[in-house]
Amino acid sequence: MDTKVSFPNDFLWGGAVAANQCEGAYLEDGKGMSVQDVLPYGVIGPIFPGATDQNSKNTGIDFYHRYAEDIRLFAEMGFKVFRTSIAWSRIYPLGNEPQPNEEGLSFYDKLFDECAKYGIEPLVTLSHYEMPLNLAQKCNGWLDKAVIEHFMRYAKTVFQRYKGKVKYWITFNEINAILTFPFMSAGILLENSRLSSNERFCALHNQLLASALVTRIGHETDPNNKIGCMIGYVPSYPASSKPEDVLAAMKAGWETSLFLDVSVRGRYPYYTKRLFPNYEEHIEDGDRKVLKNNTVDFISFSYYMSTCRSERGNESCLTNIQFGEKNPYLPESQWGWQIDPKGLRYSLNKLYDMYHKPLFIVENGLGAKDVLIEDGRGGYTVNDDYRIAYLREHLLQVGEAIKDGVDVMGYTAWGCIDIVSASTSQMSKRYGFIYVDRNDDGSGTLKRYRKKSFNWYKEVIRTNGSCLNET
Ligand code: BGP
Repeated sequence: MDTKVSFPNDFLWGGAVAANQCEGAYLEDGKGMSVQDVLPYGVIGPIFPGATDQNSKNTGIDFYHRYAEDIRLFAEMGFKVFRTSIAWSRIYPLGNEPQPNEEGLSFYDKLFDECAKYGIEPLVTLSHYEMPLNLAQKCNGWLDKAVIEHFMRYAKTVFQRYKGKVKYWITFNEINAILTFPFMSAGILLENSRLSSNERFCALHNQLLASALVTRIGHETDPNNKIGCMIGYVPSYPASSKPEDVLAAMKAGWETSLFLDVSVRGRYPYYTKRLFPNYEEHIEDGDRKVLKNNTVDFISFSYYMSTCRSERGNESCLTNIQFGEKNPYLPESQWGWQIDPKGLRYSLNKLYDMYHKPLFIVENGLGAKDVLIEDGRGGYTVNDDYRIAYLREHLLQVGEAIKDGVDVMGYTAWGCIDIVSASTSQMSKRYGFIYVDRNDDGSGTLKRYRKKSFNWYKEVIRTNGSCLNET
């Protein structure tokens, strides 16, 4: 039997970043403060009322000024698609202005024009853990229905401005993260533990409604637009074959599929009442019709790892987006994230079986402590064989899922260039094919260096994945 994997000819190979984790220029050209600018130590750190100069996102990797060089490097690898986000607070600094900030709009015009120079399709996230801080402070983020209007105005502005330059759009990054990180994901200033079930549902419903409403705007603005939802996907395995553990894993899965059911099927699933007993109180007349009539064109998701669940409710293992417990059969990264390539094949099959929508893996990668060394030719590089191994194993499983019959649109490796970590705000947690000389303490030249994985990924794209079959 043929053991080789192959990818569709139009498979969208590329890489992904997020505005708040790479651009820097956090107050330049009229940009307002965003919720990211008061998270100097990442989502797992404390919230600071004012930006602190320790916030590595103030400068990021200075992508705001160096994007042309970086896009050229992505083109050298042969990228077909480049995922990034638009910083909402560059376009509407306070979130509630009647008119947009022209300097913010003009930056993204130049960025997308640079992509077009190399035939690279932008894949743009409207809100990647970034909303104007003013909306968090004045409205408590997505708890207030008024934010829907502000988000619709922002979306309409960018859909119209970049019509013909951008056709692949994502509404919210990991929209299910509201259940774990309500401030970073939804601008809610209440501690997660103090949020009531009603408040949590109210906020997620407002966000899902906004996602559907901007999906409609996107389709009306340009029928060529392909608009996707995006979730952080961490499959939950039962910690044992004990039925109680199997049920625990099933219920954990509900917390993700709830968001997918609304975005893809246009309605809340049958088990919503189990999760949010009074949820129907928050659904106003007309909401159900909006959800039903404005579903997405594709499902995108991040995949880094799987987790285990048991009746013990052990929450010892924080993944990128939810809690669970360690799987004794899996190795882990230097940051304790378990490594499960076969879990990606499992996830692709599960999602395709449930929703039968094209799937786009928009985040996958290995955060690691890379060491810059001389390359013997007067330059510098990183021998990141560990990253090549991680990505190869995961891509082989994508190939297996495609052989299973799953419709996979593309793959954008996370952090295709070293950027600031979302969970810890570290630069030392590096994901890139390109090393950026910047350290956790803010020192460094910001110079870029190709790692060993740079040429490896270039060959993967050149051969449309067939080189993955070589041992
Ligand atoms: C995902 C986020 C990304 C990215 C990634 C890696 O959940 O969508 O923004 O940060 O996690 O996480 P980290 O940067 O914390 O290593």
